[in-house]
Amino acid sequence: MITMEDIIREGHPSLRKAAAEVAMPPSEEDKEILGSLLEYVKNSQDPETAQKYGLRTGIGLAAPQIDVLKRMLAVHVTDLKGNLYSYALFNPKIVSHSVEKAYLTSGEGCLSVDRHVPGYVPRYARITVKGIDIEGNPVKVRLKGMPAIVFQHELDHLNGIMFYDHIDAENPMAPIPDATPVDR
Ligand code: K2U
Ligand code: NI
Repeated sequence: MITMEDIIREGHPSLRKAAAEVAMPPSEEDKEILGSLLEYVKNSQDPETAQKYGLRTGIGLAAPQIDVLKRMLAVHVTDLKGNLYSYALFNPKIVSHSVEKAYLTSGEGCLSVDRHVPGYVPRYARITVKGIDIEGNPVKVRLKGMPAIVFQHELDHLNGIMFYDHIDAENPMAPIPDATPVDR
């Protein structure tokens, strides 16, 4: 299982590299890696397991964060209506998005960043994502709110982008014009 020792931290060059497409159909090794990403996120949200293994709570994790430069990510998050969005995808990509933006009112954090970085992170309010699931089947999912924000955070990791790259350095707490605030 993945623990915090496996998660690389800012300053590690792999966090700034673009990840490669995963060859299809997925190999057993790639399936194991993808499964371990989702397992981490679920484990980190179980208080007993998180405490036992010293896991920082995560709602998403991307393969580059465990120094695997392959395009795979996992998200396990419940929206404000209590709908669970649990996905582990190979080669995910945004195929369409709203013009409208949104941002997490609490700002964002990152399992690879051991410091608080204040500031609003502009994201698309709604996105449609296509990818391949762990069995090799195509998946298409429409997202808004917190699930949309988490997916964009993880997709950034596949392109070597960190959440604070999007924060207005001059005025990090400036409201994002015409954007929808999203509460955790
Ligand atoms: O990729 C990661 O480092 C996991 C991130 C995911 C994230 C997505 C959107 C906004 C902030 C962070 C976090 O560490 S997960 C921690 C967390 C838990 C609950 C709510 C927000 C962030
Ligand atoms: Ni992150």
